[in-house]
Amino acid sequence: MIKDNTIVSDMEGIKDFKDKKVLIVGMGLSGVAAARLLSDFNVDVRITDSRDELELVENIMQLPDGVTIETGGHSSVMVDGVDMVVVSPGVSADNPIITKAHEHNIPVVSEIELAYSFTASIPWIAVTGTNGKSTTTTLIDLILRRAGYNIITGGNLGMPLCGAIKDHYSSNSKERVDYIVSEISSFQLETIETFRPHISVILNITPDHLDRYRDMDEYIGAKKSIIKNLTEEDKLILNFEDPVVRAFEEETPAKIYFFSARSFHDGISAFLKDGYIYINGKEIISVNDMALKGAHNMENVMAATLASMLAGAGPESIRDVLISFRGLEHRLEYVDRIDSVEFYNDSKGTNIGAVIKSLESFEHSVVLILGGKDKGGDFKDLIPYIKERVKAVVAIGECREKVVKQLKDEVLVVRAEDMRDTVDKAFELAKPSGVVLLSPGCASFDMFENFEHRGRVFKEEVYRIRGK
Ligand code: UMA
Repeated sequence: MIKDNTIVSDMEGIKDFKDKKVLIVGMGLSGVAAARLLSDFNVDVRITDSRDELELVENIMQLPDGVTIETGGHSSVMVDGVDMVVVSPGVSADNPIITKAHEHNIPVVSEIELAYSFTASIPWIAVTGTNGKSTTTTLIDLILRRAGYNIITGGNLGMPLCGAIKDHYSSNSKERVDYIVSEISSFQLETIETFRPHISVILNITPDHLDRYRDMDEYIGAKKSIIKNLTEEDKLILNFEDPVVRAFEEETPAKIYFFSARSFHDGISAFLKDGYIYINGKEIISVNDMALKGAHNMENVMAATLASMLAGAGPESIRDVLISFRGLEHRLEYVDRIDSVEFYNDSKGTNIGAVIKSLESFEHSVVLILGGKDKGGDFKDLIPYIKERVKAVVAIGECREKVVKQLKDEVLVVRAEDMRDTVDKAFELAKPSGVVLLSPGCASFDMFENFEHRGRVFKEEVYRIRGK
């Protein structure tokens, strides 16, 4: 083992896995990454997935030799004799195989908990919330790297932490790891045990995933798990303007740091005033100097700046990053301007709160593309914003009729079939000038592989019109 401050010497959890049997449920990104990490330490790994073998060919190819594989369903014998179950985020708690594990008192943990159990001696920075997680996590990553820290970044933004950790030690890096920066979803938080980030950020909590959770309370409960192991040595960054998030102050011994886009009184560490962002009373940057636009992004910037400063970054690194960072693909991404119509791709806007945040960035004349796979959201919550800013809605996907039913009395709603039809109709409705905004408020899986695929197809259709 390499000595001192290397990831391998930090992997305290290794000893706990010696000669153990672990079942992984789900063979997506998280499951494959967990299997690869555990196999490196001679753990007896078995993995099960509900999809058929044919659909999983590429995933199976990434699994190390010696892993026992089950496809086409989860048979209960897979749990027999295992010491632990690692559950993928997409597998819900009421899955019979998870129930059986609980009945036999077998610990069920998320891939995040597994990654943490290997690396608990490295300080973790964890970002959660309904919207803005990926932008905030990416900003913290960029600022800390700019400030010279050696970090590992991953989680819900697409790179499982088990994979990021394995990549790091596989590269034989002997460099000290200063922080692990992570984006954490409510699904991942459902099954944490010891996970205790040194710095946590909770951006906002608005309705989402109501197809998985019974109600908002259950969803809030999952998100709140991020604070369950915090002590007075830990730091918790909260959005002062979100009443659900603000109330967490009362429920943890961690040191609280508030950020706010509206208030600026004592007790708020980061705020926005007269177009400038202030941290601890000091002016950091003018909003006009930042490449990132949109009211909601100012909250993400303040949260990321606070977290980075608490981790030790100075104002220069923060300014450097904020001046150049233009935002992530599929998050209110500017695509093109054709005649006087601008196109924006916000395919990651998969819940109603995200659509509201995106609409707040435009004053009027928006043609809004809504619909997809229903996540239980209520489109009526959009009505006040639609009345102010939207001139037409184009409805698509599995919950197209729900969009039509809920909004037709408030705004012109036009039905579309596929993305080509959608973009053609939206362009015609937006003429002679305005904005076409894809911010569907729904998941993508009814018509696309994922939200990235949906966003790419949208952009291709915009470029097709441009090429005409
Ligand atoms: N599966 C089963 N049994 C089930 C359900 C699913 O075997 O009952 C299998 C599927 O057949 C599939 C695999 O599980 O083969 C998929 O696992 P998964 O859905 O957990 O997805 P991963 O590929 O592991 O990706 C997950 C996150 N997905 C979800 O939370 C649904 C990814 O977030 C994340 O990037 C990745 O881990 C790495 O951490 C995506 C997401 O949509 C982007 N997240 C939600 C969001 O942002 O709103 C929370």
